[in-house]
Amino acid sequence: MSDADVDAAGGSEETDVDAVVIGAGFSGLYMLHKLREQGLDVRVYEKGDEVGGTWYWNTYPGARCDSESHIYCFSFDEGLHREWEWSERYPEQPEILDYLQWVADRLDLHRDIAFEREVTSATYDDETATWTVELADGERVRTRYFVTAVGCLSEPFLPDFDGLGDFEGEWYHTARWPDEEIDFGDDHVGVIGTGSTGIQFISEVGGRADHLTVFQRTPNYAVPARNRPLEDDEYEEIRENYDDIWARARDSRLGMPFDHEHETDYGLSEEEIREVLEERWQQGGFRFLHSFEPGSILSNPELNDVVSAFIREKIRERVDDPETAETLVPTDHPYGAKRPPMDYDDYYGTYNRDDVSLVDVDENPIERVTADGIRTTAAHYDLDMLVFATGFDAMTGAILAMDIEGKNGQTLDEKWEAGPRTYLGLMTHGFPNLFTITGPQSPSVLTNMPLSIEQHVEWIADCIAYMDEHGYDRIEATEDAEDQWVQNTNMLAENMLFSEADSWYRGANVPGKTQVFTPFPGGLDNYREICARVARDDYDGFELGRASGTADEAVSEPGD
Ligand code: FAD
Ligand code: NA7
Repeated sequence: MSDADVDAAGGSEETDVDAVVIGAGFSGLYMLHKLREQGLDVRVYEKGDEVGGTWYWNTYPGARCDSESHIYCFSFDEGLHREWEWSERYPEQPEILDYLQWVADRLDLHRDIAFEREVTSATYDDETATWTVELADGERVRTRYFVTAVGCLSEPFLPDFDGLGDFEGEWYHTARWPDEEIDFGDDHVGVIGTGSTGIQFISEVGGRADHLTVFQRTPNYAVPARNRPLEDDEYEEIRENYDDIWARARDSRLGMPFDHEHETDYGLSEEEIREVLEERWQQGGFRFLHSFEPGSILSNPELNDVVSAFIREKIRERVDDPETAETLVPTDHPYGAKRPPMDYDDYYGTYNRDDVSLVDVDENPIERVTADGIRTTAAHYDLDMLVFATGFDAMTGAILAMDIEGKNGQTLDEKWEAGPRTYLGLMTHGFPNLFTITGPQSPSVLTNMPLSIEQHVEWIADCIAYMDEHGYDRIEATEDAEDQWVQNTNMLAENMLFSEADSWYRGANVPGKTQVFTPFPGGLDNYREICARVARDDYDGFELGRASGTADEAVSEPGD
């Protein structure tokens, strides 16, 4: 669509493009495709030099996705399923990156993506209901719709350790891993962090480095993934049943098509619960979390106690040295209150090796990095290389890294000072025409994300089509709807076990960040229904209208 026919998109003022999308991961790629199909002129800006998002940046050894490959992909185009074939039950980073590049080629997306272009700020003008987006190189672009597809886990978090600048060896953050092959051979490597990433890295690099020292602050509950190649006949069966697989995944709490034998543990003895758990332990991966309806494991403390104790026993069985085993056993939080990691390659067994050692930095915190290693309050560890598997400024980091200014000069930073506030995780009051894909207070990281992403993209595209059809050029979440949604999300989280862990779900990993539970924990199935009802009710909870500078600036409370 050109400037001349901007009005067809409901706009009354000339813009450079109809929509700016930031990010070229799963979210940005599908958003571009969808809006382009609707005839909009779309431009995507991406910091990296290729598509892929998470899978472009996280190239550390052992990087892999915990969602099973056949559901960690797009479901919107049957043709994509027919032609792509995953090689393993869980896809490795290079394979996912290949997949996303292949999708981008097939849908001819590259031509509308500007690479190595970082968006630094965006300012809304209510007179015209347009956004001016500014890039690091100073270029400005005016757009009607502004969509952030910047990722929930894309802004790396590096703790502010004293002395890092003095370190004379190499150091890396797992989410900014270099392109060249790293040879760990003769090195004494120190890795900080034992979340999902650290666990993958440690399992992969343990035994490859001369010595690997793991600095662990909080032990975690790693469940065996039971990865294996996908056989041809198995893949054929998946293909034949894809419609059913997707339908069941969409209609589930976590966006995964797995059955659970029991809704809750009601009426089962502890022994019977453990039998179910053992069976699921053998199946591995997120199927273990589906031993019972996942919501019940995450909200029923008695059931969770049995599940957590079950995993603790498994850890003790696997680690030879009892003292090391106790350091690896989590007791400070219930299973699932932090993002459950997977064990791909005998993570716990890695600690039985002579060339791998564990340091408890909860008991003896890291004091500083020195020229040749790490000093804790108890000892100095000589190291040639440091690896920070210290996670992300999750959920809000990448959005707030940009200076976003909405109505009346209010910035998003100011608005979210006490924690993010959104309606449906899709929009925030005071910032019309700004859509966030997998934004705070949407199911996002509590689900198999491609499905949550598809739902958001389709909802946003439908909303824009509705606006065009009705001649609106401005949409804004109402304050009331937003207040209720935030309250609803908080209430659901309070009734679950999430508050019992210092997790990145709550912003607890970043010093000084406001701690508030951020994803919507009510389930993808329920969330989808709510969003569909909102759209059916003419975007209930949103105000739609014309730009304030337009003569006929009638604002409709949807449902009027
Ligand atoms: P991203 O893939 O994060 O893409 C966002 C893009 O925006 C990035 O390329 C970034 O460079 C770009 N960007 C950000 N800010 C700017 C800016 N200001 N200007 C220009 N460009 C910008 N999800 C699951 O469902 N299952 C899993 O098992 C799973 N495993 C994961 C493992 C790892 C190691 C990580 C880090 C994440 C994992 N995730 C998993 C979550 C994963 O992030 C999502 O599944 C999905 O890839 C998100 O896609 P996205 O497009 O929304 O965001
Ligand atoms: P996580 O889950 O945030 O893990 C980060 C790890 O780093 C975790 O063990 C932290 O300990 C540790 N950490 C962070 N800061 C410090 C300091 N200052 N000292 C010592 N240890 C520290 O990030 P991941 O990358 O593993 O996983 C994030 C998501 O990416 C995951 O869900 C997957 O989807 C992929 P803590 O637990 O905070 O005590």
